[in-house]
Amino acid sequence: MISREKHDRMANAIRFLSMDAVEKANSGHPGLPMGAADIATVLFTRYLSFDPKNPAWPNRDRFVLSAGHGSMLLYSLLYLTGYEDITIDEIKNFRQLGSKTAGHPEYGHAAGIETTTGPLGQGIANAVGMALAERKLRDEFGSDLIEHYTYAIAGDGCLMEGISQEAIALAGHLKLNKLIVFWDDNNISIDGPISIADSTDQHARFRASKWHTIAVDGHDPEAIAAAIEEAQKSDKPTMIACKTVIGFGAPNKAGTHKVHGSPLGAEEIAATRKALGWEAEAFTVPSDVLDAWRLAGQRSVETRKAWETNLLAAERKAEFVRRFSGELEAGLAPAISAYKQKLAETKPSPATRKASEDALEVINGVLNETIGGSADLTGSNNTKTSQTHSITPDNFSGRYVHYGVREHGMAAAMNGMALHGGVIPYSGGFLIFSDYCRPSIRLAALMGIRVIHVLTHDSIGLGEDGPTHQPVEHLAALRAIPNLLVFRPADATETAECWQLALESKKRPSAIALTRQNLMAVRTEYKEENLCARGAYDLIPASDAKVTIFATGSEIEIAVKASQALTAKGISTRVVSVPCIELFAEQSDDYQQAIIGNSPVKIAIEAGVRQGWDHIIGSDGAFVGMSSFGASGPYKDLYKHFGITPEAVVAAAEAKLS
Ligand SMILES: Cc1ncc(C[n+]2csc(CCOP(=O)(O)OP(=O)(O)O)c2C)c(N)n1
Repeated sequence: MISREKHDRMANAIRFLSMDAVEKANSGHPGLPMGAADIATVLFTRYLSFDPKNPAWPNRDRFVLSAGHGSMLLYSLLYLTGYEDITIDEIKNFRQLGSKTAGHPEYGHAAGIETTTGPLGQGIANAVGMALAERKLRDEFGSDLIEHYTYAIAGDGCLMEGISQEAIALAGHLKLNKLIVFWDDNNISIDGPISIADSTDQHARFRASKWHTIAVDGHDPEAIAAAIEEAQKSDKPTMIACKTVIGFGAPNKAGTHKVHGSPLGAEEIAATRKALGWEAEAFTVPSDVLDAWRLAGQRSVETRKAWETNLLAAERKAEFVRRFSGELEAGLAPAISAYKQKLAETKPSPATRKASEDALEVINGVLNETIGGSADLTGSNNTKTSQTHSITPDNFSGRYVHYGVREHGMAAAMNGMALHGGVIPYSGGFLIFSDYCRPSIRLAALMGIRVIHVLTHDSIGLGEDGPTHQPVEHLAALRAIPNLLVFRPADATETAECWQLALESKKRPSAIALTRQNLMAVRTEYKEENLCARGAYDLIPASDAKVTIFATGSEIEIAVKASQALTAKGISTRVVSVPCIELFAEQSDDYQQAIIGNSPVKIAIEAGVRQGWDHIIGSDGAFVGMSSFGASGPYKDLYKHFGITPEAVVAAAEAKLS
């Protein structure tokens, strides 16, 4: 039992570390850490199961600071509880270049940062994914190996963002009752009181989404504790509304937007020291308080050790350990090779979305960790295979999530699942709606985590649905995200190879763009080597080529036909397939030079915008693609209408040669 006095001093340690660090950095957000310090103190000293000396322990509780601007709350907690990565010097270097204590929590910078937060709403949606992964793995491995809570602190901003509704609805539907969200209900955001922009009854909203809700005084430790215990018993996810005062303790600024995002100033900090009876100097935590925190950091050591004993005795120990290491099953590569051999024999010509389903059928047969899904487009995205039965609220033995029409929530939940570990999430959606997932895809790339987005209907080739559904700028826009692999395979063999590469990329997300329309087989001979691994390769070599055509996906077929026509006219023509520009850009200069070559005429074909292609074809190269929105009509008519045809390529080549 922690006395009220001790609790207050422990919470005040968070408050002073936060206000002093923000003051020293001369930037940051002291208000939230000061206001939410009591919630965090109760959680970390009494309930959270964690071990700072073994921060990656798979069965730890997860804690997500969704309101990432309050990063000093998290850094203070990590320092106080004894995470080695966050020393007092890191706290002093808050927000400085090279420190682990970046402006917003960055996954990978320090142990204990479970996800990158800052873009409001993402964290709560990540937490849903973590809770989903926990529930799934508990079903699969049993509660001796996985059974833990996921806690998140969300602010008003997180709850105003639309993504939070997608996340909340999914969690409520799936009855993720080990998810507990604290709402830092402080009535303040940047522009002033919440009332200037929002009148939502959050309790009614959460309840309507099938959550349990509780309201407490967020500065009353016993009330917070009682709420957590009630939440732990709930058969629904729980939102605990904690009424708090932003900047709690600052005599003149508390409760106002002035403490949200600016240093308090020396005078106000001095006044706060007086008001809270805190005599220690900046960055000094009194030894009795630090000791109490360090003891709290050791609370779960026995639980962790008992878990390790469970793991040693577990029947599927090797599988569990492999899954959490992120390594793939050794059988995957031979299975893909055998499948490619079969493709070389049968030379099928499906749409690449169907080819993806066929590749997934092989992959899902070897890997138990893939968890598929779609944002209500399962039949269009072809993401469900014979192994992936649907997960339902009461049965998590399946491997397929019906995310509903919630692309953004889906992508953020997938990030949470990947961060949790033990699963590899892949999803389905239309390429055009990658825009709806973009903030989460960007964060996946920033964090360097393995999530795989199947994005079908990847061009005007989808036909009649028209320009609202036809991606034009989307490949370029996705390629603009650093550390994201954007694949656009040309046939069934390339699709299998791209899937293999996406799975093998442990530290980056992938987007696989796939067609609705059927495509001819272009890789008709079996090659054991994964040719897509280099990003671009000679599909039709030609010595002394006058013309080199570069293309991706569905436009490879056009490139092949154009090259045949040009060759028939005596113009030596090479075709290079470019399934992944990012991987190509990572090859040696020699390889890139050899592939780009020195034909006098270089042409790229892609049914999207030119942006991004000049690196390969040069600014004087010809581009056959889109420079406007698409149109509604049968796809063959559209290709003719927009001039993406073998004839147009031949004409472009001849014009350049003349
Ligand atoms: C998606 C997104 N939009 C805008 C911001 C900028 N921003 C940071 S904090 C904040 C206000 C958040 O208010 P609240 O959640 O109530 O936090 P508090 O004022 O309690 O610290 C805004 C708009 C952001 N970080 N993310």
